[in-house]
Amino acid sequence: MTERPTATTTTISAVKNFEGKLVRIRGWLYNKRSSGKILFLIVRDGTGIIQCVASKGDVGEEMFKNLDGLTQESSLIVEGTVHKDNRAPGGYELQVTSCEIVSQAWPDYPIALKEHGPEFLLDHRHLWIRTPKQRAILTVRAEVMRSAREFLDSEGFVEVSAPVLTPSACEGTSTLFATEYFGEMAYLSQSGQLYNEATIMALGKVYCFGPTFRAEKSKTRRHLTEFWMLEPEAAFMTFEELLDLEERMVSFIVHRVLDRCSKELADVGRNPKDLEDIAPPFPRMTYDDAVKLLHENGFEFEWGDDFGAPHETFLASQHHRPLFVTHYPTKAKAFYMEPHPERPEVVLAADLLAPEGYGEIIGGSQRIHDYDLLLQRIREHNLPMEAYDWYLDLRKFGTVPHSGFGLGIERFVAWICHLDHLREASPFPRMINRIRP
Ligand code: NSS
Repeated sequence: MTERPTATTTTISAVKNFEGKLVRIRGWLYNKRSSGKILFLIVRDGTGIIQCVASKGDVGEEMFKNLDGLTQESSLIVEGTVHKDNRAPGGYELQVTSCEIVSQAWPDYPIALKEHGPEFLLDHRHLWIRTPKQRAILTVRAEVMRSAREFLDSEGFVEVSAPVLTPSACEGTSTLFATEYFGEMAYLSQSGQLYNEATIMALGKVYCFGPTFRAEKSKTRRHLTEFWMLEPEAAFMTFEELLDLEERMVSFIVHRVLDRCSKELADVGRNPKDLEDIAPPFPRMTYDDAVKLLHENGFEFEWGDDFGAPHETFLASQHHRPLFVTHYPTKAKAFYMEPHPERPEVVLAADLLAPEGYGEIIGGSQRIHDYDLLLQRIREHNLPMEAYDWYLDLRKFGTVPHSGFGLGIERFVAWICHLDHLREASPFPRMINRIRP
């Protein structure tokens, strides 16, 4: 008797290394076709999709019947021989030798392989994420997060987590989520920045990376109420150095995604050529010039206002690379921003606007390091002084000029993956009318 070869357990993405060999794939049934004597099982395992071909002769009468009755999303462990086939999705298929059905799925899988409306899909987000496009987006998101860390770590930044429960606002009091905290008021963090400004005085260059919260009352394609923000901050970093850091980091991440996620970009329908040119230097334009350009192009816009989505879209559409808009009006921006040394009516702040209508992906600035000016701003913004006493301490004990920025991960991923709406860039998006699932 000849001994049966044993199958190697592997993933669909790695079957190319096993041509002609017997492998074991563990996954879920994505789709199924039958031509009488042959079954085509389309199996996914999180790393990819493969066609598994089962014949009655190979798997036996009973197993063939069981496989024929398999419902979408049934979980299974398939063994078979790997064959190269250029017509097959992924370039390889499996000639099934045996199969174990781990769990036969209920017959009424809600996400049938047809078009569904966005609300239905969001209600079933826990299942929707299994589809190839959503899987690809989540994979790109992970690569964006990984490469951002890789870049900052290699530049000597230290990751220091900021708290989520906080006593004070960073980005204005109108979007705070409040909660009762043992008899006191507390707020979900809008940004870790204020804490970064403390930790840089201990570590020099830091970043925090975590969920942040904004009670955004508007329903737009660009706003979530919970999103992830990457926030680098460095002592002694000037405004110019800040912009250099931003453009180098953004370019690094984009090229990492191009190198490592070509399959995922294809799955989301993004042409990599659109992103290949992203490299320093990024174009820069002052707010004043941006307003001029808007006026010349028929936009009604008053100096001093913040840009809305149509303005950002127009300004950024003039370029193939992200655009820095710099020197915003002091009154339009946050309390902590350093004024321009010769023009106190504008601040040393820049927003980075992504092309193709994606708008602001980064907000950053040099920070006020002078005690008296910061105190004055806290008063002007009617912020409760007692919540900022520790923050003012930072200007009493060894204050230095410093700068930092925040990159919104979902905005970044939406741009890279060419998504219509930010909600698909979050595993479980939170919006004004949605906290489930
Ligand atoms: O409000 S920001 O412009 N800036 C800050 O929070 C600073 N405190 C960050 C810092 O300097 N450390 O937000 C930064 C980015 C912004 O450019 C967007 O990409 C993203 O955070 N952002 C959002 N993404 C999704 N949904 C909402 N609501 C949102 N708000 C900001």
